[in-house]
Amino acid sequence: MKQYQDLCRHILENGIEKGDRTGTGTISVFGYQMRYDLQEGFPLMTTKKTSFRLIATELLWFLKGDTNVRTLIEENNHIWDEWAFEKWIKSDAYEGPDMTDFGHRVLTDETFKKQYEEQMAIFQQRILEDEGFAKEFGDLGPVYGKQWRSWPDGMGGTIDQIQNVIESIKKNPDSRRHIVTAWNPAEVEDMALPPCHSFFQFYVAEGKLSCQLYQRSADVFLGVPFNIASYALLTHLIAKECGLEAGDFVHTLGDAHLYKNHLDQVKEQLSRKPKTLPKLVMKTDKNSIFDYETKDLAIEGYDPYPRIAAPISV
Ligand code: UFP
Repeated sequence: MKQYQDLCRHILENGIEKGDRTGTGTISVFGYQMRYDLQEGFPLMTTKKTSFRLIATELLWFLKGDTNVRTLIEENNHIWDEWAFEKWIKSDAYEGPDMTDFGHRVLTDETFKKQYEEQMAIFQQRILEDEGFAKEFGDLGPVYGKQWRSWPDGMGGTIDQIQNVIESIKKNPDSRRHIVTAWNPAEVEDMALPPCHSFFQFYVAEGKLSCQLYQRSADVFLGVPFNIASYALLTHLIAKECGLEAGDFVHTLGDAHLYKNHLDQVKEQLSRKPKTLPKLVMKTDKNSIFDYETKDLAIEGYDPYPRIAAPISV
C-alpha cells in the first residue's frame, strides 16, 4: 500500500492547517488520486490491522438498501452507532445525563466517558430488543443504502442504481455512463452524515472492470483504509456478477485530511514497511450480488502489523 503511504506523507508535508465541522482541527489538501491494481492483491492495510469483517458487513448492508443500524449491531458492527446515538440524545425521548459534544468530552473527561459508555450500552441494547425504538432511533435517514437501491424518482417511484449499473455493464460495456451517485441534494439535509463516498463510475476494458470513486471528504487515517477496501470489494462483487475480472480501483479525494489527534499514529504507521497484500476469497457462489452474506466472503494471507487506535471525530 505504497500509494496510501504516499498520500499520508503528501499531507504531512503539504497539508494546510484547517478548521473543520467537528472542532478537532486538521491538516488538509484538496484533490488527490490513488490507483490500486486489484490483480496485485486485495488492498487491505498491511501496516495496521484493519477489520475485513466490518468492511464486508457494512458494504452488504449498503447493497441490501438498509439504512438502520440495527442490522449492523446484530452483526456486532458498531461503526455507525455514534451517528444514530446522536439522534437519540438530541431527541425529547432521551432522559439520561447530558451527552452534548460526547465525541470530544470522552477524550478528556474520565467520569463523563463512563457515563457515555453506560448510555451507549443502553442505546445498543434497546436497538436490539425494542423494534419501535430501533425504527425511530436506529434509522440514519436516506443514507447510502437508500440512494443506491431506491433513489426517489420524483414521480412516486424509485430507481435501483446498483441493479441498473449492473445491467448497463452487462449490456453495453463500452458505455461511459456506468454511474452511481449517493449525493442526492434533495435529501442531504435528512441524512445523519452526508455521503463521503459520493459518486462512482465503472469502466470496462480488456475483460476487466475498473471503478473510480469520488470521495468529497476523507479522514485519511480512520476512514480511507475502510473506503479503499470497501470499493475494492464492491468492484470484485460487481465484476463477478458481470463475468469480468477486477481491474483498477481509482480513488479520487476532495478534502483529504489528517485530524490533528491522529498525527502520532500516522507517523507510527509510516514507520512500518508494507507487506504482501492478502487475497479476497468468495467462498460461496451466489446468483445475485444482493444475496451475499458476510460468511460468504473472506480474506486469505493477511498478516498485518498490529492495530493503531485513534479517536474518531463525530
Ligand atoms: N469519513 C470518511 N469516510 C467515510 C465516512 C466518513 O473519511 O466513509 F463515512 C470522514 C470524513 C470526515 C468525516 O472526516 O468523516 C465527515 O465529516 P464531514 O461531513 O464534515 O466531511
